[in-house]
Amino acid sequence: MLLARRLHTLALLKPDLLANPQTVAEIISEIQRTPGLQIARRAQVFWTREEAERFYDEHRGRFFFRRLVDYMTSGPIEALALRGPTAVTLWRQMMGSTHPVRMRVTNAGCLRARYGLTDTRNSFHGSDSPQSAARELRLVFGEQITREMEA
Ligand code: RTP
Ligand code: MG
Repeated sequence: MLLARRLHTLALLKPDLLANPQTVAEIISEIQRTPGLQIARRAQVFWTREEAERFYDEHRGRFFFRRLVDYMTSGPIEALALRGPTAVTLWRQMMGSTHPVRMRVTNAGCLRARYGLTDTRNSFHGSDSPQSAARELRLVFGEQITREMEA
């Protein structure tokens, strides 16, 4: 059961990307073409402030928290449950690290370098561990995804 859970991660395409459906289509296609990564579930969600605050609970009190919640509630989000033997780390490699402007210097091919705008408006989320992935997938897709992840 725990091994199966390691196969999944939560990817979010943040609201700035959803303003442009063509961009979303390009990114989805890039994910589909990536060996070792499959889209297991997909849903568009539009968070309330409470939902965004619960998701980012670990960052409560940080200087960027309010800005982050404003951003994540500014429009719909595309949520993807990604499956693959190294889904958590592979997706984080594809995104690059938090800061798009730095990534343009050190890792120009990563998704955040190509699409991200600022440290907060960085266009993508990826779970940082299998444990976070399980929690985040449950928050976004509901309790039933836990059974699917075990399949
Ligand atoms: P990691 O978990 O590896 O730290 O990376 P992350 O990209 O998930 O970033 P994290 O530090 O968890 O922060 C969550 C989201 O908050 C926004 N953020 N803004 N300095 C800033 O203005 C700032 N720092 C973080 C980003 O949207 C980030 O993805
Ligand atoms: Mg994080």
